[in-house]
Amino acid sequence: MRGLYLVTDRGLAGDRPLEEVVLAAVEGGAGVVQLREKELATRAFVESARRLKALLEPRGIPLIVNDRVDVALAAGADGVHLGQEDMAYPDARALLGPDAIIGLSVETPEDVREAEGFDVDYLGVSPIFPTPTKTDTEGAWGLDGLAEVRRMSRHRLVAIGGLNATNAADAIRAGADAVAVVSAICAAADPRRAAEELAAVVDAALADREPARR
Ligand code: TZP
Ligand code: MG
Repeated sequence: MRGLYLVTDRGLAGDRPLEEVVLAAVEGGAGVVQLREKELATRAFVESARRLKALLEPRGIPLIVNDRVDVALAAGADGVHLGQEDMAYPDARALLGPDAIIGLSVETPEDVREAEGFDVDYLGVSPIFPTPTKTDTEGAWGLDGLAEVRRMSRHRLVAIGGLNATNAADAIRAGADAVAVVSAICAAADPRRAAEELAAVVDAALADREPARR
């Protein structure tokens, strides 16, 4: 889990089909896609996940389903992203198997400590900054909090919340391995360009942090 991570928002995509926005983002450089649906009925959620899986698989881009292990299984997604109120990590792993990508949101230092005992594929450090896209959060980590999580955890870190091309490099410098965005791509007039710009910033910051050895 490294680079630019797209989290979808159908509402922010507006009149554009979600698949169109996702495809543009991937062409622009998003390396992983999370389907996040807070309002769709289960059947429509599975159908949407299947459509995205068909779009992403030939391009080698993993599809992660937000919250729902059952939807991930039904659609043959590559993994699931769990919040602290979703199915517990050990149960999700037992159902999805060893190869599934499982991410877990951490909102407090206690969540980070507990996750050290789980073989999650990454932690979603949530939120870095307050964001209108998700308001049911308690406080925000800030960049200092993200750096603290980096010191506390052995896991890969995906930073999310209020990130865009102006601050994505700061998140990488503070210890994130990937930057996840919703509105910076889904609400952009040109999602492909927005993703290109973000991916360039993120990749440059990662390259600076870990210069290639000669
Ligand atoms: N989880 C933590 S913050 C957030 C989610 C899904 C929303 C991030 O949205 P944006 O628009 O990238 O700030
Ligand atoms: Mg969730």
